[in-house]
Amino acid sequence: MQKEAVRQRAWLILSFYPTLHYFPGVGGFMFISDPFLPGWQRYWVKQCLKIYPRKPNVCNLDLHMSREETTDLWEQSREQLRLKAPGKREAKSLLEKLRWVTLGYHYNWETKKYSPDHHTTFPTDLAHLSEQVAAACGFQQFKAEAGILNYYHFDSSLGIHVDESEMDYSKPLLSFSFGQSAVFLLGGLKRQDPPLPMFIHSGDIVIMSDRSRLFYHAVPRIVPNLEGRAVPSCLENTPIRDNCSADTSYQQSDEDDWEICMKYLQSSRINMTVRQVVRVGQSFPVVLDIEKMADSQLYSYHQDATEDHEHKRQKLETPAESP
Ligand SMILES: O=C(O)CCC(=O)C(=O)O
Ligand SMILES: [Mn+2]
Repeated sequence: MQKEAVRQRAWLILSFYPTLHYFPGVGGFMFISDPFLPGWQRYWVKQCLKIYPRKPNVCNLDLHMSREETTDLWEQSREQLRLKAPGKREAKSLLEKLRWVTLGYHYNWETKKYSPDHHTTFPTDLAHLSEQVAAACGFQQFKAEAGILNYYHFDSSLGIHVDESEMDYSKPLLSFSFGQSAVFLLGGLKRQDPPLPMFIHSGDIVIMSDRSRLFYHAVPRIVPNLEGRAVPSCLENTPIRDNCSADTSYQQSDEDDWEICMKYLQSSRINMTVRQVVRVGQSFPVVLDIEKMADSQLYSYHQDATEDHEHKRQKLETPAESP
C-alpha cells in the first residue's frame, strides 16, 4: 500500500487504510467502503450522466437509434426528468433507458472482444482516479484502458459472469458504485462455487485482483439505500472548495444539474468498471476469423423488468460470459 499515492490527490480519495477490507481465503478481492471526500461522489455521478454518455463513447441506445438522436442524452432528458413525479408511471426519458456506456477500448458485446480498431480516448479524470486507487492497492503500473459503465434501476440485475476478455489478468478490475445499493454475489473460479453475498453501497470501491480476478460474480438485486432516504446522505454533501480550487479538471456541478442527478438516483445505481486490456509491450492478436454469437450478448448480460420474473431467474442461473 502506498500511503503517499492515496494522499497526493485529496480531492479523489480519503485515506482508506481503516476501510480497506481484505477477504481471507478470497485471494486479491478488496473492498473499500466509500473513501470519497465529502461532495466528490457527485462529481462522478454527473460525469456518468452528463459527460460520459456523449460521443465518441458508445452506449446501448446507439444500437437502435441514430447518432443525432443519441448525441446528447442529458439535454434531451433533463426537463423530462426534472418534471417527473415520484411513483407515477410516465414515459421513460432517454437517460432512464441508458443501460451501458463503453469507454476507451469499446467492448464488443457480440464477439466478446476488444479491438484496436474500436478505441477512443479514455477519460483522463477516470483514468487518474483508477490509477490512484490501483497504485494505493499495490498495482503501480495499472493503465485504465477500457470502461464499462452500468446503469441500474430497481428492476435491473446483472447475470453471473467472469470478466475475461482482457489480455492481462495480472491487472485488477476496479469497480466504483454510486446511488442506490446492490446485492453483489462473489462466487469462485467455478460457476457452481457457492457465492459470498455482500451489499455494495454508494461510494464503495471493489477490486478484483490476483485469484479473484477471474471469479464469477453477479448483481441479482438493486435495493434502496439502508438509510431509508431518497438518496444516500453521502451524495448530498457539496464539494469542499478549498481542496479542489487548484484542480482544473473539476467542473463545479451547478445546482440545476444536481437536481436532475438526484432525481435519477432516487431509483438508480451507477457502476463504473475500469480495466487494463493489454499487457505492457503486448499487442492485440491478429484475428482471422471472428466467431459471431447467434444471439446478442446484450440480452443475457443486462436484464431488466421487461422480462418476466421466471425468465429472469433462469437467466441468473445461466452463465452469461462478459468481458
Ligand atoms: O455492478 C456491479 O457492481 C458489477 C459490474 C460488473 O461486474 C461488470 O460490469 O462486469
Ligand atoms: Mn463483472
